[in-house]
Amino acid sequence: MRKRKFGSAAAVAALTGVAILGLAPNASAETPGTCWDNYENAVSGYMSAYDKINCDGFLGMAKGNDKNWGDNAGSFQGNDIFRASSLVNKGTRSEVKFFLGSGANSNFHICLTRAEGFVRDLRDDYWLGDKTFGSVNNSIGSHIWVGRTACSFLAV
Ligand SMILES: [Ca+2]
Ligand SMILES: [Ca+2]
Repeated sequence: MRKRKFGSAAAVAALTGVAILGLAPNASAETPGTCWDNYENAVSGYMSAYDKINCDGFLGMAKGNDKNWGDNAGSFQGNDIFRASSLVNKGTRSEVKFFLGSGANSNFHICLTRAEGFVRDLRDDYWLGDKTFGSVNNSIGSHIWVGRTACSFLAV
């Protein structure tokens, strides 16, 4: 019994036939226990990362790449590294590829597509989709934007 962790904004919009923004009764208020409000309020074109599950504890947001979440430059800095526990992708064109550690060149990666929209709990997502390689939770150290077919392993 594996619970689906990613909300699919596209699927919900298709099912309901209404605009995604129309689904939020109170989009300006913080809603505990969900990533929906964070997704609704996210700036289009950006990905966001959060320290806690359910998109609580905002770490930062990025329109471009940041190959080191622990340095003193870019969208993610210092203590942002190895802390992300949930993610939002509201990019306008592609998916985000996250890596174990800094450098954005590790084999150990996982991707979040724009269609999925967000992942509310990284604790049961694993590098390369394999438990052997450990949980993605609290181990992301870099990210880059990639095209639709660039990822072998999608967070599901
Ligand atoms: Ca965390
Ligand atoms: Ca950085």
